[in-house]
Amino acid sequence: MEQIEKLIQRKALELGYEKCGIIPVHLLEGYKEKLNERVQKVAESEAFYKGKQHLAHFEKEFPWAKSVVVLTVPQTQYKVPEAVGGHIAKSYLFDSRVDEQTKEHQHSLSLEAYMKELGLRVSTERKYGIVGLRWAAMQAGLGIIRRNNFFYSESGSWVRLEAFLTDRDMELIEKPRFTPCPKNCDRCIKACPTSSLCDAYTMNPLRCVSFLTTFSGRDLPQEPLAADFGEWIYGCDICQEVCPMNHGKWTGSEEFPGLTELAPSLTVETIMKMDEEFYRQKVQPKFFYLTPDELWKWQVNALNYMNNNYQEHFEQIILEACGSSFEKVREMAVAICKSHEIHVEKELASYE
Ligand code: B12
Ligand code: SF4
Ligand code: SF4
Repeated sequence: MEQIEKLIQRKALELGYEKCGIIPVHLLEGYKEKLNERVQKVAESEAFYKGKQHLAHFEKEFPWAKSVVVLTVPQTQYKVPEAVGGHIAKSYLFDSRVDEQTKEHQHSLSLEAYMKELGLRVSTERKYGIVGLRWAAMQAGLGIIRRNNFFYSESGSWVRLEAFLTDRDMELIEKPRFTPCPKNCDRCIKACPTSSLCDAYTMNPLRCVSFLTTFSGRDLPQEPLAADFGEWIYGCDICQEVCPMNHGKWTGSEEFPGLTELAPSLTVETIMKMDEEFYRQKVQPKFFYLTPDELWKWQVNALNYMNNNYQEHFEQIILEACGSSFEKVREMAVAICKSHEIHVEKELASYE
């Protein structure tokens, strides 16, 4: 009879996971330390990381947990549609965490069912992870964490991580064989547009474009960092794109279900024209960090792009946005009119 660890790994690889390892829960102790270190180094992140303490103290909710099955899900095989490349982060374009139509989501359900069939008690959290995933994957020897904080496998950093807690003492750890970052490399730190990535293995989540264009971003018109978002509308991939360890990793030969059809609706121009019904039906379920009532945030992000990458043909769209029913969209549009000297009197008069 094959060892249970090997059975789980074999099933995971058959399903299409790239890698699978298993660690005893005590190997997650180091994550607690890293989380505390982060708060000490970046004091203003304390409140943010308070909300992540459950990842370090999972035993409170899952006192029965003895081991963690950790997996990597590659994304490099998917084609990035031209309309959204460089504007919407790859991890969100190819997100399978809540999308039941994707094969990756189905594989996750199948693996959970399989482990239960083997007699294990298991638990997972598909949206935000059940433990500190990068740390768990590194402890399982599946890859390496680099100075940009990203976990890298053979696919570079373009892998999503997943984990299941189980009630069985198990261990399946690979011998890591990844070369470290080149000695003096700091390309990722230099390239971060908002200095969120401020040192090796150190970032300030509150300054990260990914945070400010998704969960946060409640007041982008007043956000000084918004001018540094460049061409990003939702998420940011810069600290991964510039990394030499990611060169040549993206093969991009397969279509991601539904993305080719959806991509033309996600340009800055089409976001500004989007109606709420379409947003709720087609966009929000995929990009779930923004709620069904937050089409306005997408529009503020799109206007911010227009501000940062101003072209004359945006003028009409910006003027129309001055009369939007969303307060923050109007505020952003009016501010852009002022900074680009677009004559806005008529539109202003309609709601001032
Ligand atoms: C909170 C969170 C965020 C927050 C805060 C990010 C952060 N880094 O803390 C925000 C909203 C900003 C965010 C954004 C993004 N996220 Co996020 N996020 C998470 C989440 C839920 C927890 C992260 C966490 O543990 N933070 C705590 C700090 C302390 O950890 P850390 O910054 O990752 O740092 C680690 C290393 O630096 C290491 N470390 C520290 N010192 C040292 C020293 C040495 C020598 C070594 C080797 C290691 C090391 O320890 C830390 C703990 O693992 C995880 C899912 C999960 N449950 O783990 C996803 C996760 C980290 N995010 C992910 C992704 C893809 C993103 C985005 C790229 C999305 C996008 N494209 O816009 C951005 C990138 C931001 C960034 N540069 O990290 C992936 C990363 C995959 C990978 N290959 O690494 C994860 C794992 C989700 C997943 N299911 O795959 N995220
Ligand atoms: S995702 Fe973008 S903003 Fe966030 S740390 Fe990386 S480069 Fe900086
Ligand atoms: S850019 Fe350089 S320092 Fe940053 S993660 Fe990549 S190899 Fe390491």
